[in-house]
Amino acid sequence: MLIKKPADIWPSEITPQSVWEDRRRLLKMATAASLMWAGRGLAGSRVPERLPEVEGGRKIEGVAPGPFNAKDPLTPYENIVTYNNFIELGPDKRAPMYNADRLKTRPWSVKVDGECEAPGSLDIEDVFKLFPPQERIYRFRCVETWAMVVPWVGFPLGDFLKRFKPTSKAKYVAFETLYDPNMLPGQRKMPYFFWPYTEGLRIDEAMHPLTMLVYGVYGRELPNQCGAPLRLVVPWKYGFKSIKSIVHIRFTEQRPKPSWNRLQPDEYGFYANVNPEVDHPRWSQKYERMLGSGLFTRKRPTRMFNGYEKQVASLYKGMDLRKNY
Ligand SMILES: Nc1nc2c(c(=O)[nH]1)N[C@H]1C(S)=C(S)[C@@H](COP(=O)(O)O)O[C@H]1N2
Ligand SMILES: [Mo]
Repeated sequence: MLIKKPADIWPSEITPQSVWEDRRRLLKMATAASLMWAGRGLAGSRVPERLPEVEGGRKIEGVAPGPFNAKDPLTPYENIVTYNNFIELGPDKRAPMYNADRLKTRPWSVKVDGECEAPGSLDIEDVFKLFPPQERIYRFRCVETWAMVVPWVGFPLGDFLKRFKPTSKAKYVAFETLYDPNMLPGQRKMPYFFWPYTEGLRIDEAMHPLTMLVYGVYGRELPNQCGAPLRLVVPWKYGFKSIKSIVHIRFTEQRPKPSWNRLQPDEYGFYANVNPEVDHPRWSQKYERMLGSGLFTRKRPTRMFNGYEKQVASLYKGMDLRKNY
């Protein structure tokens, strides 16, 4: 198999050649997955009546190559869209794909308020029109140790935030996922979680040029299991910070209380910067498993700040990264 380097596969090439065009391969993958999970009786691990949503949405026009591209080989599309964490859509890695069609992503708007001069609400289609799409190849590292390399399509979060004119009191930014237990059944099945899923960043982290709002992958609009229609991607932090299906963004003076951090602060820190030296209480973070084709993964050393040390280390100068996990 020919593995091309990211630099050789700028959008024009990624788009026509990528695997999402190969419906048969996706079908096989979905069938294998449904056999694996059938009979487990878990919410959402049912065998789907029809093809799970794996093909993604519309092709995104006018995608320009963006900065900060990782040199690592890309993770195949089918891994990115069939192995997910999205607890609102089910408790295991396959359930989000099977339940994806419950979530309706139109109409959709994103409300922005709090410590800013120009609060407001934007329809998702206007978001797409206002912020030109860039493709950026980022490493992505889940706190559970699996990792991938993803060609996201989106734009810098900072460009979006500036439009709402944050005041000097805006020290943090809080993000919320849609709350709708009919479309997101996990919100009913897990009453102990702090719904809606909430995350937060310090304002300088939010304004950092690496931080993205994402609405596509491999040149197409995100399939729902990946957080459609709009999600956060913060590549130097553990994946749980990269909140999906955002409806509300708020500038705050006080540090927001992210759902995972409230539930288990020793396991899910507010900062949650990827760090091979700080173990999760239940496992080591020294190594990571790169998702590959099918069930196979490759083990490799975890990198400080997930490989983005040069870009972000200065944000944490003077902070003890062990204590401020
Ligand atoms: N709303 C919401 N956002 C979420 C999650 C979730 O369960 N709900 N899971 C998080 C976790 S733990 C990870 S690792 C990433 C996974 O993104 P992916 O499924 O696109 O790989 O989404 C994050 N964002
Ligand atoms: Mo995660």
